[in-house]
Amino acid sequence: MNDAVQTQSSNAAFTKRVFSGIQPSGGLTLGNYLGAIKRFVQMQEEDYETVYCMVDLHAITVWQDPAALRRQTRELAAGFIASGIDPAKSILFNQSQVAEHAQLGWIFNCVARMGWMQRMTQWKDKAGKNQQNASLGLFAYPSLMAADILAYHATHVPVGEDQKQHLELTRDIAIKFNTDYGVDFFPVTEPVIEGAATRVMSLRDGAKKMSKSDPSDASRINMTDDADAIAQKIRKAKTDPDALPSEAEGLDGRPEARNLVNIYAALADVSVDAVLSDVGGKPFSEFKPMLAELAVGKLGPISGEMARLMENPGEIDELLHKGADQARAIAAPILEQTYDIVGMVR
Ligand code: AQP
Repeated sequence: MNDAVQTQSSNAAFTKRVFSGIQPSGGLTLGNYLGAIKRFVQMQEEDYETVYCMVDLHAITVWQDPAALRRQTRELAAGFIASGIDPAKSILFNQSQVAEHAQLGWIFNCVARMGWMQRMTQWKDKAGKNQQNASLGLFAYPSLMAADILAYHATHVPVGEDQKQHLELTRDIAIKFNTDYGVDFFPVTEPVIEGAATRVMSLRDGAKKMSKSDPSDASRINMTDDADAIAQKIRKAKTDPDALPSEAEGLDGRPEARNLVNIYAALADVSVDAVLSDVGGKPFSEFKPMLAELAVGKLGPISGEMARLMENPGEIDELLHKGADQARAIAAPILEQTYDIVGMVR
């Protein structure tokens, strides 16, 4: 067995398949929407099979109140559908309903090395100073994430910038497994990190990413926020005293200004240069109401549809069960082959 990653397999033999997931660890944020879901919706119209997941096993790597977890999982499913994920085109399901994720995750716990996990910045950030008190699940998070992806032999994974390091580790696990067992079984997955807002920052601190679990609600726009809340959060968003520049270089050293312009560009589906050629020279007192109006116009219909879907949780559950059956049909044979390669008697 090799301790180092050695060779790289080619993906040509694999079906073009997308996998990505979101944790039901809180309400969906504008960061999740712009960094991930918007791209998920586009990819279901492209030349891929698409598999999307509520990763509840990941969510419990930090404490989740059971009733809140149940509600957040259904709300996340509603968010996917309201944003345009079509269960007729994509497989949409809940991770814990497909046991193959945890089963393959165990195999990968035995492939991944402690040192690889220790280098993960999410582990360092979330475990904080008291690593001894963090859950073992939080430490092993990237190995389960690799299992999520590789249980489907996914070739492409759309994510925000923050997940790049975990995807590199998924590639390392696939390569090490293939090398150790002398097979070309797992694809070496390509990250898809695209768009004007692959890293949406907190509205209160341009150095921190917008996050569901930030203690300050003012730091994020939730997909369920109403028009008043969105307008108020944007009005109070931290900025600097200068007017907006006319060119992108003028955003250097101005993280809060850059963040708001990136959000505007991503919501409007235009480039940052196009936004700045319109708003360059304007003070934030003029730009913020424009951004608020755009955000309310884009997010309002999504939150309205989420609320409508949440009135029928039974329908959401039924849909997720169907999605889980479809997911299992792909993952179960891949797990069986993995067990066979590893030498398990079945
Ligand atoms: N601020 C962000 N900007 C761009 N993309 C983002 N994503 C998350 N935050 C931003 C992308 O959303 C997808 C789902 O993320 P996740 O729920 O699995 O976990 P996360 O990245 O840890 O997101 P949060 O909101 O910060 O959750 P908590 O607070 O629970 O840790 C991923 O593709 C991610 O890149």
